[in-house]
Amino acid sequence: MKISPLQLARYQYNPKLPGMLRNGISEICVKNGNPTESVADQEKIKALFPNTYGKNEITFQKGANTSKAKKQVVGVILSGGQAPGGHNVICGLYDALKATDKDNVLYGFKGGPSGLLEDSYVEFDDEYINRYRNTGGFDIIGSGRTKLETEEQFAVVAEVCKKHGITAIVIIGGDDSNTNAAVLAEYFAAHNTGVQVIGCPKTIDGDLKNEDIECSFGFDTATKTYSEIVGNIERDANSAKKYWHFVKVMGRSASHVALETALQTQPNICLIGEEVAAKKMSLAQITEYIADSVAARAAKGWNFGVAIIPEGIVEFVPEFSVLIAEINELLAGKKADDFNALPSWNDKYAFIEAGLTKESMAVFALLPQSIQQQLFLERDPHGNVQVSLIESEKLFSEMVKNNLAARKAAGTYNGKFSALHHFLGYEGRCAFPSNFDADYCYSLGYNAFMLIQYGFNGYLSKVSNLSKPAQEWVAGGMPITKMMNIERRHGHDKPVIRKALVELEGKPFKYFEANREKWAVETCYVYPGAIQYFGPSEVCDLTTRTLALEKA
Ligand code: FBP
Repeated sequence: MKISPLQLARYQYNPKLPGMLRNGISEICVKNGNPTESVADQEKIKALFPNTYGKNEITFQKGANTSKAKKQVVGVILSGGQAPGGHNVICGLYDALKATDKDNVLYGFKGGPSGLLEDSYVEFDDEYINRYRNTGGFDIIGSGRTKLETEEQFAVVAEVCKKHGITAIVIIGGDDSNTNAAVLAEYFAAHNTGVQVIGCPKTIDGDLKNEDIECSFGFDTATKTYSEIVGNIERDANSAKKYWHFVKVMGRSASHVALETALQTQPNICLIGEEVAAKKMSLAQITEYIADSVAARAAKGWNFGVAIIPEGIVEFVPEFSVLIAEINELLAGKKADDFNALPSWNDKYAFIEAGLTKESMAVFALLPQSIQQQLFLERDPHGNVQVSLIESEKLFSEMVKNNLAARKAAGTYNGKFSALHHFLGYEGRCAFPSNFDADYCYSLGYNAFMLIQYGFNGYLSKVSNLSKPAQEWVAGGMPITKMMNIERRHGHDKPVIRKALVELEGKPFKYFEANREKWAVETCYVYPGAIQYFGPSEVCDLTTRTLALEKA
């Protein structure tokens, strides 16, 4: 296999651990914190997690290691979408496990949670691990989106653990995967299996965070990658002065990625889904807002600009989510076959018109035909519209174009509008982890092993104080149940980790809000450039603007 010079150089990078984990395994002890409560619905969560609820938060500190000597056989899985740094979580876990006892074993279950169910695994050794140090991607063992949530599945996992003598499972995943980690931990405790479960907070979307988890890993690298590209596009726009670029950025639901990218690059427009929902903005209002910026800039002779559109935006537009719900209903069960059998788009359009309410039909009629068709073509396995596949960057640019045509007819706009479209998602999920993510992830993995060694179950590996240099980071653990509440999912009340949306009262949004009017009409672009891995710390160890503002 040919290895790039950068990858070769990154193999040599030594990730930084929090100061308290730097003295060697024999010098790490536990400091007990307070007992915990779930963020809401305490009685219900307590009843559902009788064995794992209410445990103490803990931090590690320098002191004699008092954990019981025990051979550890640990299984690890990667769950859900890729996020830069996942390999380093496994490397940190492996290094701590082997530093404790070279006879300890680490298995990697392949392809995500399904690897555990199918008993498909590899046993890591130095040679295997060394090939993946400080690299992006999840290809070390692969990932998957199978959900581990039923008693039958847990029983299979318990059997697999018994077969291999597994003492602990580490689940590296987002809010859903860590919710399932908590349920699995409770199952193991209730069945006296002796197997522990530890979670690690992963997702580029940045929506697994709270007062304890300052950010999920991968968010830093992914947003730096998107910001580099948006900055390059801004510079091109400002050089050519003839295009408006509509850039959709990933983030299935929350708009953290869009907001962070905007804070780094100062585009003319950035939509924030949470604000759209809070203000109940209609498609027409959003369109008007963007068109105002286009027109104001055109009046200065600037027929160019950059607009960032978060992937999850359409679900936040109230009239659009009603429309989607109606379409799901319209095509439920066999009705989808009747629809698909119709010979032409005109026939299909008539079917839609007859099935939607007047209000939703009015919204539907506003959409460009390509988007109308997407709403009926792209379905998930349950038959629902796949909202994340809707090309919202094209939706908004088309609607802005129509709006500007009307302004032109009314004599209030006399510019040129030529739009280009981009979708930034997969480009960022497997980038070489930034120094921040390389350090953070390695620390999460190393710390996860310390939690295992000290016998904790149903805990999330927690590393905090992240806006400070790594030496000052604080390592410890938090019961996953602390982050849970009850939510309605698929018609049932379920205990889940609360998803963190962009807070409209939070400092990152407030900063953006205070500046965006100026950014909309002037040209205030910032060009962040590529992630730097070697060089001065103020360039290479930068955290996100979101984290810096939140902790300011
Ligand atoms: P996770 O929440 O599993 O980390 O994944 C997030 C994400 O990258 C979203 O931003 C995006 O909408 C989705 O995954 C894409 O999923 P897929 O990889 O299945 O196309």
